[in-house]
Amino acid sequence: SAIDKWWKEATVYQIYPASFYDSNGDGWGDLPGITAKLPYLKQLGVDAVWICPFYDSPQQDMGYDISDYEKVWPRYGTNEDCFRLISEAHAVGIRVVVDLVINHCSSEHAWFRESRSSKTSAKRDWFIWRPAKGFTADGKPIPPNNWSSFFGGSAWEWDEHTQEFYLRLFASGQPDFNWELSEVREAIYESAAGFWLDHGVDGFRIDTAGLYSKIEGLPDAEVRDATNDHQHPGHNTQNGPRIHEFHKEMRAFFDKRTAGRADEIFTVGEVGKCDMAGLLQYTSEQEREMSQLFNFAHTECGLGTHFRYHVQPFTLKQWKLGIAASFLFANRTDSWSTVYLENHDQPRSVTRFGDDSPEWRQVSAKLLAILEVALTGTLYVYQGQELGQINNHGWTLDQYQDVDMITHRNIIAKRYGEDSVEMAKFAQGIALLSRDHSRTPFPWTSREPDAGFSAVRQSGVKPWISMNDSFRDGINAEDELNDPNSVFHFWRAALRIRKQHKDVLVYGQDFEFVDLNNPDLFMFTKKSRDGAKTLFAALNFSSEDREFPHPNEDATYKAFFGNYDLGSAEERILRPWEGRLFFVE
Ligand code: TEU
Repeated sequence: SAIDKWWKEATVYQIYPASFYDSNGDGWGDLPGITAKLPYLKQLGVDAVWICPFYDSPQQDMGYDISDYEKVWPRYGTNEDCFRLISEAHAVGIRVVVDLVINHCSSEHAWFRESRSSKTSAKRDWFIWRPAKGFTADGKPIPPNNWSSFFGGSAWEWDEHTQEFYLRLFASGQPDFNWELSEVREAIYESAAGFWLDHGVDGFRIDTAGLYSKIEGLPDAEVRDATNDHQHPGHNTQNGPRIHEFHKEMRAFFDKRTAGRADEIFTVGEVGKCDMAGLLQYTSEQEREMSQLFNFAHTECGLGTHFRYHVQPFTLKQWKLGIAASFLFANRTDSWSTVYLENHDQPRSVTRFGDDSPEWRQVSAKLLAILEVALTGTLYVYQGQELGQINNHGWTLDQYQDVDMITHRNIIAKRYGEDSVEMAKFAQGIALLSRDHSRTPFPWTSREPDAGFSAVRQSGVKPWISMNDSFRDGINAEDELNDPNSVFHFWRAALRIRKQHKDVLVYGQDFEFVDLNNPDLFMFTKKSRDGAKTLFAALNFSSEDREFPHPNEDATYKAFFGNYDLGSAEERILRPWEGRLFFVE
């Protein structure tokens, strides 16, 4: 972590192509739309974009089901549009990171169609096929093991044509690759990554990066929820026996493919859960597997243990520890970390961790920005987060489109009924946690229908998913650009402060909590790499005034950044949702 790299100090802005900007009025965002908005991203002050999957796909899981890695989905544009986006982004100093989705492809991919064509197909073993364990009395095939899909139900899909099951840890149309075969791995690296490296991308966000290596024999998972027919596969698929070998091999492929600029290429793996030793191994510079990873400890706070939408209350202390799990492991090692609160799988952070009422929305969104710019690691901002966007309020279940929500809903309906207590509880969970809260079209203005998401309007065409009505209440780019006190301008200032004091804010080490048990205050200290500077952060996660301590009474605390007037920074009171950063001298 001692070596400076552009990708360590970068702010990466995540773009959901379906919902950023629709340049041709078909109701879907597109790549020319992203190119058109590069000036906006420059204005915000980000250094790179990570663009979610834009490849050809039947869209069962919003492009995470890829049918052709080397082709842009026609609704998003053409390959030429993508090459132009890359070169125009580079021309204004924005690097481009793309999604690498390689645990599975789409069941419409030519490789899978060939695999499925017969038991003797040359590509049969490219996917994970197993015969039924047996048949029920009424003739239904029984899956080979008890693993559940991350989207609910069995992880096995029956294929009528060849009378076998294939493994799919996600949706029915997302067959898992058989990573045991080197010819499969080589084909994946070449097509999904090599093609885009050749066209100038600067790195990859590696989807489900911990799931490729399954335990041999695919044994039943431990029964953790006896009320369910299917069990979380856990360690049988997560961080499995050959996972580090695979990542080393893949990174070696990237290095070879980008000779001359290999050190400029970075990767961020979506790992989720992992023990300390594994976190270090994945991200160590010396091990050369991935540059950094996403941990889920803080975004999974309060999720149900057996069923993610059965939300539980959680304490600020639990959340603080979850946040710290993203970077503490890397302290004074050759590993690197990430900072994020939102992405396309998460609801809006102001709603979840701040207070999205009109009274506190702006100030609590700014508080979250202060926290994030003060943490060590590569910073990720998800589209709309810079506006303080909130969850979609008042939606009915029918408005949500996510395959994860639909699959779970169908299971609950079948098991308990549409009018059951379980369904009501599910609806509550969805209102807080659905992935669709972050997937609605970006609000560009309040003066046009659908927030100006579409540049031109074709009659009868609506955006692919409902709008978040909050664009009428000032949450849109135009109104926020015109208001110097907006969340947008605060983020802009915060990103500048982060760069200005990068030695402590970006690269700082020796993080320590102050009063970890405090239920309302999130306070910590950390040092610059050379130990010369000490930062103290004091953040009030409540809507009431709170007194706070100075951890060292002999030192002087100089406030240099905050979301209220710093004039009264000497006071030991934090106002509702107030945060302040100090240098300790
Ligand atoms: O997510 C994988 C993942 O680890 C899950 O936790 C996911 O966040 C959860 O099921 C949400 O309900 C990645 C992508 O980020 C996600 O969008 C895709 O659906 C998934 O992989 C399959 O490719």
